[in-house]
Amino acid sequence: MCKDHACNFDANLNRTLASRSTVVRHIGSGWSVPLTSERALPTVLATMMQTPEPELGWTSHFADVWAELGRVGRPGRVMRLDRGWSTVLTAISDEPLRVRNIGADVAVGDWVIPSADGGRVETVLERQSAFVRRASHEGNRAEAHTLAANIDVVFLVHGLNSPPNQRRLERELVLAFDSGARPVVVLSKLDLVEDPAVIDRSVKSLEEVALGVPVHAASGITHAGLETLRTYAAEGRTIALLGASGVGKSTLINALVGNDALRTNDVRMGDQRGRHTTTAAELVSLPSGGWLLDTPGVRAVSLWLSGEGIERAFADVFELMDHCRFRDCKHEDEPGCAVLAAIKAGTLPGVRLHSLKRLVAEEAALEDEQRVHLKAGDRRGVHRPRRQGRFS
Ligand SMILES: Nc1nc2c(ncn2[C@@H]2O[C@H](COP(=O)(O)OP(=O)(O)OP(=O)(O)O)[C@@H](O)[C@H]2O)c(=O)[nH]1
Ligand SMILES: [Mg+2]
Ligand SMILES: [Zn+2]
Repeated sequence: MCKDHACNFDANLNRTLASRSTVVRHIGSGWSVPLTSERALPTVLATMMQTPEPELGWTSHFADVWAELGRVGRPGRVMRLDRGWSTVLTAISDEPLRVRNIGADVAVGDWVIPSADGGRVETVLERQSAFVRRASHEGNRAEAHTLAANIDVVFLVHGLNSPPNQRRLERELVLAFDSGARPVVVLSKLDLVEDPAVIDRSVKSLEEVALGVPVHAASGITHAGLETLRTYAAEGRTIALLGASGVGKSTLINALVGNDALRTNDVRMGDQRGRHTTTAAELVSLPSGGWLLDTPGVRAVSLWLSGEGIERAFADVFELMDHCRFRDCKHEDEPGCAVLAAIKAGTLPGVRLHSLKRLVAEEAALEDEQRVHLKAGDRRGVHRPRRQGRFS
């Protein structure tokens, strides 16, 4: 409610709700509320309160975080990042702002509050989810790189024109489960494979490691399979697409959105490999509602910790481990080891245990490095005590 007695904003709004097509402006106290016939009542009310729209991905989580901050400033969503600048959208019908990220750890998808002068990002609202990997593969200092923030669903994109890569998918699944978003596997370039048996083999191969995670095949060129992918994008939901360069993430997004908003590598190369065409992560709106987040292809997927990612991505092995005779079984040669028994019986591929051990070792090494960061106080997220007794 507007507290200005001379104001007829509420009356105007009521009239607008009745006619659902008028543009209302209350200039006196800074209201600027464009209303279109498509806008639903919650959106109208949200705009009245200077609260971001649910269609932009604003949820009760951010409302609570912002309330704790005293509802200062005007939150906006980071649509794109370019060399230290954020493109921030505060309302779907507004022009985006360009704001500097000086000293702020910002990722695309973040909700941020720009400073009063609009010059820089002042606050990054606590994330609901974040897809984080280790920034550099070789460097000996552990640094986090947040590929995408506040995502609801993550499409892990693999090309059907290459042999299925279970090991890469396992890593991506660990990060996806850790992120808090729901993983979905997308096998792209369906049009390039004619033999249904080949498609079936690839789907089955990835399903073997993607326990309970849906696997869909699609083509950004023929648009086959796109309807299924669209079902994941309900109003205001954000879907991030992740995968190696050249697997067709931008092509899929363009096909889903229905235009060529994103640059793709459309020069057909002999080996079909990408050349890092997308250089900045970017949120693109879906006409039917929801957001797609394009990301530059990543060559290697290095872990960053960690919640329950490993346990969830390897739930099959962890379930077996609960049945080992010894609680501190290392699953090497102990009697009564349920994991080794399953491998022997052919119900668990031996390579699953091998992958798990490798990832746990990588995680343990990272935990040591990160302890330094924790002390420096610059690490977000929850630290998990190292697993005891389950591995050497
Ligand atoms: N035949 C076929 N080609 C595709 C398909 N999707 C993408 N391509 C081609 O694959 C190449 C790379 O596609 P992009 O969409 O740019 O790949 P990307 O994953 O966005 O790559 P980066 O931005 O480098 O990470 C281009 O030549 C596309 O035309 C598809 O479904 N079928
Ligand atoms: Mg791309
Ligand atoms: Zn065991």
